[in-house]
Amino acid sequence: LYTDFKQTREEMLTNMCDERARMLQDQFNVSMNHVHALAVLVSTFHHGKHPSAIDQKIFGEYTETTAFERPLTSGVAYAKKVLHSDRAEFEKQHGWTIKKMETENEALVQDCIPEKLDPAPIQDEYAPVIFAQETVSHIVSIDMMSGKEDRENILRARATGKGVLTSPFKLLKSNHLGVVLTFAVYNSNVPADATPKQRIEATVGYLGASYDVRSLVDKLLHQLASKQIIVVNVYDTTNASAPITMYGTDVADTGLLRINSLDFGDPLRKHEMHCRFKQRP
Ligand code: WA2
Repeated sequence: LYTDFKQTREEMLTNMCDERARMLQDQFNVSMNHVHALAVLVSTFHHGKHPSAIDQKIFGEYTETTAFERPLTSGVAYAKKVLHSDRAEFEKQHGWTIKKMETENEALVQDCIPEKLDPAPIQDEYAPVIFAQETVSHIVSIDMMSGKEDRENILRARATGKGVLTSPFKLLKSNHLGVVLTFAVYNSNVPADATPKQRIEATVGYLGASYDVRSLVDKLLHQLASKQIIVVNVYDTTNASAPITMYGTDVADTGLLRINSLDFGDPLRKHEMHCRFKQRP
């Protein structure tokens, strides 16, 4: 009888964890597809049309009214590739200077008031945000190549042509751990078999979405019943010996543990969901 009980309990945990893992992965996948579609939209109507059919107002309205299509995202933005030789002209045209992402001064990072940020120091190239959904309007004018995680994403996205994910890091202003998804935007139709070098040269910008993992996963899991019964944690396990907690707090060992691997579409990153019962039987 005890063995039966143990088995039922184990199956319960497995089912609940599978359902949550599947939901999270599906929702992430849906939003990833829509972010990709936005990259195509910018390529077609901003870079492929003269004069451009997209400005901040249109981008802001379009992304706000289609936000429901991108579950789990807290906002999307478009950063333009600007070479140093074009910087002065670009800044004159936009009426602002390209800002450096402040990472030393914690208070400024948290506030994220672009007017208070320093101009970006001289670099070969920059990735200033020119369009943003209202929810992330605080990153407009900031050079996304001046932040470690954003920069790594940009370099990998444009060389591969795939959607790429950062490790979890503290997002600007929100103060929460999150991840950024980036797609490169190319000028002409890049052939599917283009070399990384061809891709880098054809790059005109970067479309990115930020995921405030804590609040968004919270919202998702709270829609489900039995949230009082189990504890859910999500980890970035890319470095197997040093997993990073993306969601949930450290929990007491209550015996049974169910682990589901999650596929967020970036083969370089590994993620896992861990589920436990809140109480021992
Ligand atoms: N978006 C929102 N908050 C952030 C952030 C970000 N990056 N980085 C740090 N906090 C425009 O990949 C290009 C968005 C970066 C895209």
